[in-house]
Amino acid sequence: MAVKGLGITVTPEEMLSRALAGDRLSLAKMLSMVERGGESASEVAHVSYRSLLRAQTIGITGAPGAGKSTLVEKLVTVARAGGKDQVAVIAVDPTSPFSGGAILGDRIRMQSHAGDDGVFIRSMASRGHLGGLSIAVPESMRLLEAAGMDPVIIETVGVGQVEIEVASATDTTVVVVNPGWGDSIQANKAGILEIADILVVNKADRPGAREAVRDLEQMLGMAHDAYELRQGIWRPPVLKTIASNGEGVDELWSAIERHGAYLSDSGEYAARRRQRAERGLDLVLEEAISQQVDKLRGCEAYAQLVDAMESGQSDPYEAAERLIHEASQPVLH
Ligand SMILES: Nc1nc2c(ncn2[C@@H]2O[C@H](COP(=O)(O)OP(=O)(O)OP(=O)(O)O)[C@@H](O)[C@H]2O)c(=O)[nH]1
Ligand SMILES: [Mg+2]
Repeated sequence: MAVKGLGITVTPEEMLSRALAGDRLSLAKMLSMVERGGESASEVAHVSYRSLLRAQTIGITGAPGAGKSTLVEKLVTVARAGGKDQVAVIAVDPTSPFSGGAILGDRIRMQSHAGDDGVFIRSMASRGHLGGLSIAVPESMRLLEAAGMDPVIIETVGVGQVEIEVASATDTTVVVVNPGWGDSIQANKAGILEIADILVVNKADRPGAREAVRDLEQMLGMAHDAYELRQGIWRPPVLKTIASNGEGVDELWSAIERHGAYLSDSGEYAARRRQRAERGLDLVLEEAISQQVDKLRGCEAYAQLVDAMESGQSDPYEAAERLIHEASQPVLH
């Protein structure tokens, strides 16, 4: 299989080795193939899943406007200064109508890394993906790892189920909330505290930061007390940051690195990866099966069987069985 463009044919293997050598255009093209889904995504997966390169993947999630992009930008600076030479960021642009201007905002905020060869930033629209995001994001992360990026950071707005799922498909999940009555409670209700490995109260320059930290610790305490006697269990730390001036970001980066070390030492890294591999396979299976269903709906026998059901000669169980049976018969020419 090969990709054609400008009269030149490049195989996905070749594209990946170019990406590994630092060719950003090849990497960008491969990410577009992943986003397109179907055949072109499967060509990329064919090479990216055979790479044994691994990275720490970090999900940053939270309500619209919580300061995630500002925080990511500062985190990238700290990670780069700390010796990470290939950092990737995927910003999933929200479907939420409340944060419409996010694409432009992200681009502007990430400008400080524009001239840095060691930083790769990509926006991915969740609009129009119709759930395909749950497949496209993990496959993009896998590709970025295979291209030698580490860490791979992904920013999502934790509003919908898909976004939460995407955020939790990372090794380390950071949940960002703001001070003020109700924000942490909302996060709790939406189920995003459950996925947190690290909690951040950003905009700590505003009133109520200390109370927010206390509330979160209480909520976490209730969930984690049961496990506390067991050794080696990670208890999510609650940190304060002011992303706009960088306060607390060093501490956040240290906590992320500590969590990475915990995952490796405890064996949880491998366990989570395995779980994710299963999830990835399930999603592709579901997609393939739903395409099979569409095909069955389109065949001649389908309408006949519905007629038979209507005239009292069949039922949906028998009809489905017959359709599946007929579809599995080899066609004789
Ligand atoms: N006062 C204060 N403002 C902040 C802080 N961090 C971010 N902001 C501001 O909050 C606004 C939203 O920040 P973003 O980084 O775009 O937030 P976001 O969570 O990425 O937003 P969406 O991607 O649209 O959900 C911007 O105007 C930031 O300058 C902070 O620590 N304190
Ligand atoms: Mg943002």
